[in-house]
Formats: sequence, C-alpha cells, structure tokens
Amino acid sequence: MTDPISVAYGAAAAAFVVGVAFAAVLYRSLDGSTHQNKLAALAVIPGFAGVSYVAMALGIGTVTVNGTEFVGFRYLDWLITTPLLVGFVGYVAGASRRAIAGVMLADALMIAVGAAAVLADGTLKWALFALSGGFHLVLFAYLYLVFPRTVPDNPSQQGLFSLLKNHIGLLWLAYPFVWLAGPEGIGFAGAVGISFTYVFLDVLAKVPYVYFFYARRQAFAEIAAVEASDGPTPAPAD
Ligand code: RET
Repeated sequence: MTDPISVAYGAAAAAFVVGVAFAAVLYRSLDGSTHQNKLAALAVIPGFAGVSYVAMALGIGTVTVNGTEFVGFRYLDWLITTPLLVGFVGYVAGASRRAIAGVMLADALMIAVGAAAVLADGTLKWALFALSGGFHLVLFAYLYLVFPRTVPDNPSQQGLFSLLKNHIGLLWLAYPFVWLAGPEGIGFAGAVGISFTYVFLDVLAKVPYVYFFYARRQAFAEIAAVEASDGPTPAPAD
C-alpha cells in the first residue's frame, strides 16, 4: 500500500470524491427541474471510479496473465463509467434513446474488446486491438456526426455539448497510444509509467467532466423552462 503507484491510486480516489461532490451540488441546484433525476446518475462516474481506485490500491482484482499485469478494476471501471460519459453527451445533445444506446454499446464493446486484447497473445492480440480501435471510431462518429444533428437551437446547450464533445474527442485519443506503449502492447514503457499515465488521464476525464455540467447547469434550467411552457415556443415574427 506504500508503493508509489498505490499512493497515486489513493490520491486519485480522493480526487473522485471531489467529483462526487460536484455531482451532489449539481443535483441540489436542479431542484424542480425535470433533468434532476437523470443527472443524478452522473455521480456514478466518479463514484464507481473512486471505489475501483481503492480496490486497485489494495491490489484487488490485479492478476498476471501470460507475464502481463491485468488490472481488472481498471477495465471494470471503464466498462461501467465510460458508456455513461458518452451517453450523457447524447443526452445533452437531445439525441434519441436509440442513438444514446448505440454510442453506449460501441463504447462498452471498445473497452471489453480492449480488455480481451490485454489477455490475448500474438495475432489475436493485434486483431482485438484493431477491433477495439474500430469501436472507438464508431464512438467518434456519434459524437461528431450523429449527435450534432439534434442539439437544440439554444446557446447554453450547444456550448455544453461542444465542450463535452471536444473534451472526450481529444483526451480519449491518448488511451490507445498509452496502451500501445505499455507492456500489454509493444512494451516501450513499463507498468509503473503506464499506470501513472492512466491515473492522470482518468482523473482528467471524469472530474472536470462532472464540473462542466455543474458550471453550465443553465443549459438544464432553460430546457426545463421550455418544457414547462404550453407547447412549442412560437417562431419570432420577422
Ligand atoms: C484501449 C485499448 C484498445 C484500443 C482502444 C482503447 C481505448 C480506450 C479508451 C478508454 C477511455 C477511458 C476513460 C476512462 C476514464 O476514467 C481499451 C485502451 C481504442 C478510449 C475515459
């Protein structure tokens, strides 16, 4: 528990507590909004990550397969929380349930196939890596081609949507490269360096994400106001 990686994992768990606090403050600020209950699930993103990082700090779920360390809780955390990260972007975009389910499925498959690639060897490993990368591209297509079509003509919602889209679009690009560099890929970097990098990326991917919802909560107030009005807002006369 006192090795540097466990300390870094413990520090990450503390950072995720801050993320849960942002989700709680957002929840309270949405009293009376129709979005309050759905956005409550945002707390699962840093919450599950925090629990996973405690497990990782304690070495629970970490096994060595074919000489490579497989950090089970890392992939379990990603499997549960990354579909939520992309699903909520669809929600902000006002996307259909079908489109939201589609992006969440592509994301979950990207992670599950990526986990299988860690455990596999030889050609199969690289085939699975490529397949996971393919699901990553599908996810990008939802973010950059499908979701923008439905974003309402409302500056707060458009602003939050493009912030989340670009946050995910840029930051998540790092993951496959880190994986490739690590022992599960070509092995340029060791397990310790890779684990530190994942800690940094995971905290950046989740804590600011929840904060953006809080800082831009106006987007939900306005949606609520439009929904509360009787029917569609009349078009302004020219
Ligand atoms: C893997 C390896 C196989 C190829 C690809 C990957 C992508 C992973 C991503 C993970 C994102 C995780 C986040 C975690 C937050 O805590 C599985 C590394 C494409 C994009 C955002």
